Amino acid sequence: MDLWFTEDYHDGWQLSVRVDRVLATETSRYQRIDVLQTRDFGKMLVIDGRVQACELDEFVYHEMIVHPALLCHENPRRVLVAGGGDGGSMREVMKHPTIETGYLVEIDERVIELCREHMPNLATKDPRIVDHPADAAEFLNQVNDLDMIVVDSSDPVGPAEALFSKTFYNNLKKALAPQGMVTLQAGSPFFYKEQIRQMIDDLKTIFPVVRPYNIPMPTYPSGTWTLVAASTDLDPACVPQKELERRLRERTLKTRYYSPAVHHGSMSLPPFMDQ
Ligand code: AG3
Repeated sequence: MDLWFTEDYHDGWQLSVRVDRVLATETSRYQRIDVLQTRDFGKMLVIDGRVQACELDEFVYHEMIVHPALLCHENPRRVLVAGGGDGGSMREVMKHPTIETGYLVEIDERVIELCREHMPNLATKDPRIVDHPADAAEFLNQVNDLDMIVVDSSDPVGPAEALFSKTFYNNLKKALAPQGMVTLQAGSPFFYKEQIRQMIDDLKTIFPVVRPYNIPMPTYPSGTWTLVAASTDLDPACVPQKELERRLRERTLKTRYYSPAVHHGSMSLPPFMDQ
């Protein structure tokens, strides 16, 4: 049998992956969820036809959406992950021994459950994790004093749309403690250029520091992805490499993609993206 999964971008570009087996497929209250066993790249989570996490490269995304911000903080204790039901971001948060509470605020419980069942490398069990099956946009009004918020959403269509609005960005700011930082996934710098520009402009009206950075993501459209860090007072591109290295050692973090040099390198933008 010749089974392939294809994600396409506006009918003009496609990514196809050979699939050995469909491990789960269902339509939840919010979206269609598929977990695939690919032939060459491990398991893959797909939501509404869009690749969310694949064992091949998920560590790049999850390490890079978490560690740059968490290492900028001297003593991060309270973190919220908005979305991120697959658990990959929370797995990285939990690597920091300073963390006391990690709120996982995923709107779709089925994503959490299916990933726990089929992608245990991502889903993490830790007594410090507090599960909150809720709409992050609403739940944010009930928490504050957060040292970091990871907006690990899907693309701005469907349930994640509200997570790309100025109102939401404002609520993020209100929920942060001093020195707190937010990171958000923004899109492909090649295919979603306008969307990223809009997001950066909107964030800049609310946060004094807005720092986009790029990562390679072979299983996402165009293979390059932009993440954005935003803060009221701390610029992640300006924390000295030596200091990041010291914190990395102190927290005995094991990473496969993140390093203080990669941290700084990823924030040096190519001219076509520079503002
Ligand atoms: N969230 C970002 C996925 C964006 C991918 N877009 C696409 N394939 N069109 C990933 C969640 C992982 N925790």
